[in-house]
Amino acid sequence: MQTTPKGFRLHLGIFGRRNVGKSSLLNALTHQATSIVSDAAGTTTDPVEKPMELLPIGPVLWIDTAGIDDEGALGELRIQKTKSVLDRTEIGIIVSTADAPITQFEQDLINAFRNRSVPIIYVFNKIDTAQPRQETLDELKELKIPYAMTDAISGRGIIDLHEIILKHIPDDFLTPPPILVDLVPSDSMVVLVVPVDKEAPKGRLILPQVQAIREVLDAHLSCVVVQDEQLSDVLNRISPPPALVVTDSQAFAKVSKDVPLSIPLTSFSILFARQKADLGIMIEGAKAIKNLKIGSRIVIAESCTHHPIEEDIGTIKIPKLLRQFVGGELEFKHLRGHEFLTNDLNCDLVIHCGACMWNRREMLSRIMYCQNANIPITNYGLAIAFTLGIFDRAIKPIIDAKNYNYSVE
Ligand SMILES: Nc1nc2c(ncn2[C@@H]2O[C@H](COP(=O)(O)OP(=O)(O)OP(=O)(O)O)[C@@H](O)[C@H]2O)c(=O)[nH]1
Ligand code: SF4
Ligand SMILES: [Mg+2]
Repeated sequence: MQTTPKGFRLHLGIFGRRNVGKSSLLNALTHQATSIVSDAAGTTTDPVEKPMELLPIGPVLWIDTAGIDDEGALGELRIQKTKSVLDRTEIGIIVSTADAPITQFEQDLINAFRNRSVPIIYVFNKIDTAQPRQETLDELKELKIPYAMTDAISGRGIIDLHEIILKHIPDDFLTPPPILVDLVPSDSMVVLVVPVDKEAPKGRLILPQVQAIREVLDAHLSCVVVQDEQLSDVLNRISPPPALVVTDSQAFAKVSKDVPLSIPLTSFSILFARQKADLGIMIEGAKAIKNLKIGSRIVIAESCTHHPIEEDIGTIKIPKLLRQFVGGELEFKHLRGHEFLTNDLNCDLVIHCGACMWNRREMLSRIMYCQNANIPITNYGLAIAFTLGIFDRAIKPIIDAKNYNYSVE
C-alpha cells in the first residue's frame, strides 16, 4: 500500500492560518500522530505528507501545510512551500477556528482553488470552544462551498468530514484519461520500444512503460516490448502490423526510420502529455520552437530532484538538439522538483519532463503559470519530435483519434 507512487494518490491539502488545528486535524483524519501539534503558532514549518488508504477510494496523500499568515524571511520560504503544495492539491481543505470570519486570507485560498477548478471543503475546527457565525455559514452557502465542523482533539465531526471528502473526489481521479488504449482498435496489438541502455534503472522498467503495459493488459489488448535494435526484425515478423508503435523519446530518431510510415508511431512522453498535462497546449508549445533564436532563454524543468535515468536528456540531449535547430547558442536554466519559479519564469519556452511521478493537477498548475505569463510550455517528447522533424507523425495517432484536447479547466 505504501509503495503506490505519489502520482497515483489523491492529494488532499490542508491549509489555513497558524494554530487553527491543521496538524491536529491531520492526526485525527489519519488516526496517528503524523504531524507535530503545539499551542505555539507556526509549529509546522515544512509540508508534512502522509500516504494512506482512504476507503473506498483507495490511496491518498494527506498534506499538512505551514500556516501562511506569518511574515518575515522565514515566512516567505514557508509561503513558497505552502503555495507549491497548493499547486498539487486535488481537494483543498481550508481550516479555520469555529467562530472566525472568512477573511481575505481564506478568500485568497478559495480563489486559488477556484482558479484551478479544485474542489474546496471548509472546516470549522475547535467547535468544542465556539460555534460558526451564521453570516459565515451564509457566505459559504452563497459560494457553494461545503463545510464540516470538527473538534480535532476528541474526533467529533471527523466522520462527517470524511463523507464530504468522498462526495467531492474529482472525476479525473476516479476516471483518469487513458494512456493509449483509446487510440487503437479493441483487438489490436501495440509495440513498445524500451531501450535498455546505461541510463535504464537496473532490473526494472520505468513508470510510464509499466503503466502502458498494465493499461494494455487491463484492456485485453496485447503488446510486444522490444529494444530499438530488435524493432525492425520484430516488425518484419508481425502480421498484420501493429496498430501503434510507442517509443522512448530518446530512440525517436532511429525508431522513426525503422517503422514504416504506414504504421502509427508516437512516444511515451507524448502520450503522457495527454495523460498528465494538456496535449493541446503542449503541442502549441512545441511549435514555439520554430520561433527560437540564438540567445533565446529556455527553462528545462524536471519533476524529480535526482534523476539518474534521464539526466542527460534534460541537460545534454535536448539542449544539443535545440542548439542544432537554431544554429547557435541558447541560454538554459534547469529547474528540478516542486519549486517552480512562478514569478521568475523569464524565458521564451518551458520544456518539461513527462511528470510521470506527479499527479496531473501539478502539471495543470504549471501550465496555468506559463499561460498567465504568456510563455509556451511543451514536454521532452514533443520537443524532441519537433527538432527531429517528425512532429506531425508523432502526434498523428492522437490527433486522428480526436481525443486529445484535455484542456485546462
Ligand atoms: N480545543 C481545541 N483545541 C484544538 C483543536 N484542534 C487543535 N487544537 C489545539 O490548537 C493548538 C494548535 O494546533 P495545531 O494542530 O498545532 O495547529 P496548526 O494549525 O497545525 O498550527 P501551525 O502548524 O502552527 O500552523 C494546539 O494546542 C491544539 O491542541 C480543537 O478542535 N479543539
Ligand atoms: S524526471 Fe519527470 S519524466 Fe523523469 S522519472 Fe521524474 S517525473 Fe518521470
Ligand atoms: Mg501545524
